[in-house]
Amino acid sequence: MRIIKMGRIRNITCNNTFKKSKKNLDKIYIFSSSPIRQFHSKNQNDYFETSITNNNRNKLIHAKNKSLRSSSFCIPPIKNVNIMNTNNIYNFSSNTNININTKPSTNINTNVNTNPSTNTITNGYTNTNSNTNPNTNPNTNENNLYLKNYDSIKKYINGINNEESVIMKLLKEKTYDCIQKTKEKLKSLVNTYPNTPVSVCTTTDIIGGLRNVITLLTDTSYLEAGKGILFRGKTVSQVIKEFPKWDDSCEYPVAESMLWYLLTKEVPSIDDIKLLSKELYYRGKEIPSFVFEFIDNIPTYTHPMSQLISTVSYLESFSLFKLKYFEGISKADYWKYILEDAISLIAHINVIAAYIYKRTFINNNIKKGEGMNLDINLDWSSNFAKLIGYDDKCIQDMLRLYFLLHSDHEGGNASAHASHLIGSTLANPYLSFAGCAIALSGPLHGLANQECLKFLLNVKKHLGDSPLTYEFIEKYAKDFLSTGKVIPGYGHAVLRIPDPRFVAFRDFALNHFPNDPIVKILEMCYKVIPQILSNNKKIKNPYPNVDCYSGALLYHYGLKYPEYYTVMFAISRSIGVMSQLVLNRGLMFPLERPKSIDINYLNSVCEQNDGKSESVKK
Ligand code: NMX
Ligand code: MLT
Repeated sequence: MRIIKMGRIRNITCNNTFKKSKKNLDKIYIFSSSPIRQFHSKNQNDYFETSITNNNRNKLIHAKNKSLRSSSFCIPPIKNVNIMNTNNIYNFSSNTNININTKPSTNINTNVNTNPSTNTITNGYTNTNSNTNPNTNPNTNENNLYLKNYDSIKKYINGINNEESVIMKLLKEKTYDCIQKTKEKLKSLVNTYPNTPVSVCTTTDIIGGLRNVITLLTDTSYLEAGKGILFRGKTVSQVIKEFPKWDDSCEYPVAESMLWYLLTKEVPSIDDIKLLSKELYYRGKEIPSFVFEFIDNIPTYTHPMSQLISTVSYLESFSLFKLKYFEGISKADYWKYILEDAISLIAHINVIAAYIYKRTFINNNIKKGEGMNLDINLDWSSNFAKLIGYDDKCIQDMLRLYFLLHSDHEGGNASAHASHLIGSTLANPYLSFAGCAIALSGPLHGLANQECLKFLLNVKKHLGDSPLTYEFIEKYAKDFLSTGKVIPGYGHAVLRIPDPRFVAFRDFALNHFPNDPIVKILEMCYKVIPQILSNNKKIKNPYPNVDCYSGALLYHYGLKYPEYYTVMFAISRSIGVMSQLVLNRGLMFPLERPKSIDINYLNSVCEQNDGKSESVKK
């Protein structure tokens, strides 16, 4: 173990001066009993003073320069009146002309006109005082209110980048290694087999949703029809067994370890994961107040997924990748800034999601991020549990399992594919993730967990006080199918077995609360429904998928709002799709742009290629 004295910390924390090999990085510990005031903002100091004087021998967690770290606090909150207020709709496009400017330009009208009828829109601009001078051309950069306002938040965005923690540095190094190794393999494959066909696409595939047509390369995980998901080769059971646990009292591993593993291909040590959790903690706790105020203005009848998507889209203003891209960075460096955004997004999403939960289901009156206090001593999942009001160990473990297992399901599922496509245009990670969440919010995909719990609750309701029997479930399911609906939680586009994620959730439920009434219904459905679905020959997979059981776990612990469940799927999926995005940019995958054809062309290709399985027309 390498011991670094306090006097050398400055060197560790500074990007430019710290040049350690990755081997050494693994072994840097700090031993000291003196406070480290100069490195951290007030709360961070408190943490360090406590932990280090307690001689806990923590690794150096964060070494962000105080002034840069605190730059987020320089930005006064956006006034509610300027965001999504229907009375001020015309001011929306220029809402950042308010106090966000550290030095507001004098020609910007900060008084929001509450009467929209007096505002007119010219060339897409709100007609404010700034444009009333007839000699001013509103289309020049000088008068581009958006750009001026964007300039004013650059300081905040750059603050994210100026100092790098040891753990981020290590994560980048290991991710870089993984990218390089993958690049080498790809290079050799392309050199050796440049024109070898990999997949055939038939007419049925083209009009049938491209099932089984191989078009994407995703190294983070691979779905085998008869085996289930393999996270970089590891089955669900292996992940549960081999990934690090927060402490001895935990039944399941830390969910953040999946992020590390997908990015680096290495199972992390618990020490590194604790540092990563703290990185997430620091970023999560610095969500600026105007983000909460943005959420405060979303009507509470808005579906939680929609609230999440809007908020994540709004956060794109703070994308470091976007800023750097437009400043002009090398293509080879894209992935680093994507990784920075990815970590921020993952840190922010569980706070934002928890806030959405609280304001939508618990108390419509909470404002300004009230109650969103993260705990530095908790992992990402337990912090989420805390924010939504739970500190029970069982719930923390259930959430770890939940977030681990929903994280990644190769690249072809609708949400990952949407994110992949958007990312390939070099739109920033926040927007890629918003696209992922939009795809996830469809009932054939992630929203199936909401529908599945509703299905089970309806079974319970219709059952009333009657005894639960196989006959009852069978009749209920058949009646349900006869209305033309799909039974949520069953079937899969790729899998041909019960989803191993379903199996893991089922195990959890049977171990912890086998007598729960919803679990009893689920168990009976599991015996009856696959049989019923098998009778319909066109259904390729009659078995339960991930969404079948997940809601029952949440419901058991008091999360009784099915409309929220897909948000939790999205929280977890951020780990997988953000890892995919970082690696995609590291591998420099180009813009994705599949070819579409019209029906005449399809007809002519079919006539020409009929009977030929090789040398199909390109
Ligand atoms: N209940 C009734 N019908 C079904 C079901 C089901 N659970 N699953 C498939 N079918 C139907 C399907 O609608 C299709 O009918 P049609 O030809 O009339 O359009 C037919 O069976 C053939 O579908 P498959 O080829 O077996 O499945 P496909 O790959 O098209 O779709 C799903 C996969 C997952 C969309 C489909 O099984 C389904 O709708 N399941 C219910 C919804 C669900 O649980 N989705 C969550 C999937 C997991 N996730 O998180 O994303
Ligand atoms: C997923 O986890 O994304 C779903 O199982 C859907 C899929 O893989 O197509």
